[in-house]
Amino acid sequence: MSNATLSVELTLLDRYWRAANYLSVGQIYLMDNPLLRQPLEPHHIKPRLLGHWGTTPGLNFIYAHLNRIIRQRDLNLLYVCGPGHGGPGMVANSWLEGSYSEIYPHVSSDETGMQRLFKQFSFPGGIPSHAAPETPGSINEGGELGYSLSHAFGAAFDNPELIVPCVIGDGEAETGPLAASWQGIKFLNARRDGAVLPVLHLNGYKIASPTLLARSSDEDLRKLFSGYGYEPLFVCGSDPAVMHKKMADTLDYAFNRIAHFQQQARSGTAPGLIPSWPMIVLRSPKGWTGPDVVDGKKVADFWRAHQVPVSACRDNDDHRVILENWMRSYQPENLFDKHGQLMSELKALAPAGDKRMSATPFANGGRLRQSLVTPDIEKFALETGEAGSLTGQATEQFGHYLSEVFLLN
Ligand SMILES: Cc1ncc(C[n+]2csc(CCOP(=O)(O)OP(=O)(O)O)c2C)c(N)n1
Repeated sequence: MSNATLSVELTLLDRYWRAANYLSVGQIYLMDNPLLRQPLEPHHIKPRLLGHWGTTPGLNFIYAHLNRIIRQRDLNLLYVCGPGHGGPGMVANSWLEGSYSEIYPHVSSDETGMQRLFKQFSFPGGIPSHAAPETPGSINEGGELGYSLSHAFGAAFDNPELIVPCVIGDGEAETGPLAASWQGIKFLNARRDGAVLPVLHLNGYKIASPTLLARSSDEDLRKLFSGYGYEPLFVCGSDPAVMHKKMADTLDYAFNRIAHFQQQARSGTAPGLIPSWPMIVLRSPKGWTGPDVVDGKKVADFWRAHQVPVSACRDNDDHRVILENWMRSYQPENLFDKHGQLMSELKALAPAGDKRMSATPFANGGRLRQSLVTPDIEKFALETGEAGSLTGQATEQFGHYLSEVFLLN
């Protein structure tokens, strides 16, 4: 692809990212006036503000770039979102892709639907604030941190046609389960299994304190992750235009490496190959594109961006102005048409049908499940005969039964 074509594509991709960010902020704050057609008034804002902004722009950034990869290469990708507290981002992307309105038709792909999308989030009778079972495309419940990478490996095992990008927060990376699960790569067979692409999201903070991995040098991280068996690729910065280019180039390289290793393993041309699988280290600001300063205190690129960065928008006029300017900075009029629908040139950036990460059958056991073939249980019964005449163990008999279940399936 020429540089000029890539640059046009990334300009569009930036608008898609802004649309996802706009919808994420809207879910956290608004219950009315979704397109800001009127100046923001207190009654447009939810009485109780809940949700996590800090991680969300990073999640949306990764999501938009993965969409580009899916369309370019026609791949099956499943997005595992470790920072599942960034639920607004996952829901926003599903709405942009149309899958949300297909599953929940009352949340339609227009202004009325957008208002419902915003109001329902973390609201009585609405939806959870974290990625949850009802979030399209989600297999990893947000809430208890630690399991994203093991879930990603579990999804990739025995699914050779699936690639699982897995976003891991630097806070989550400090939990025991996550720290151990890097080793999952040792069990991944490039011929028989799919691939996992970890994206370690170093936005610097875990709620209110700095993280160990974000404070580590690139050199130390390179040694750590190459020791585990990965090839770490760094995408670092805060200028969106520069970051889009870096991320696109890095993902192109990473997916080329994955394709290369799979091709080698599946064609039998490299027996005994132990690939250095790519992984991405994304250093981007917490609360990227959000307010820099609130009440004279630093917010973006700091721990204060973790949840609701400007919190008294109903009562405090200054806060409400900050929120309104923040939302208008995404230029909703350049993202959504007069009906509140995503503009067609942006719609075209999402993959279609089952290739949408929010609609992949790999995240929906109900669509892929096959019945287990089970043997006749009578065959495994022990003849008890007279009392005391037989020595036997239920567990051993059950073992024989299970062994046949494995053979049959
Ligand atoms: C096991 C566990 N411990 C603590 C928490 C509370 N908690 C919620 S979000 C968060 C910070 C997560 O940081 P990170 O994974 O880096 O995500 P991000 O900074 O991108 O929000 C913590 C500690 C939790 N959800 N699960």
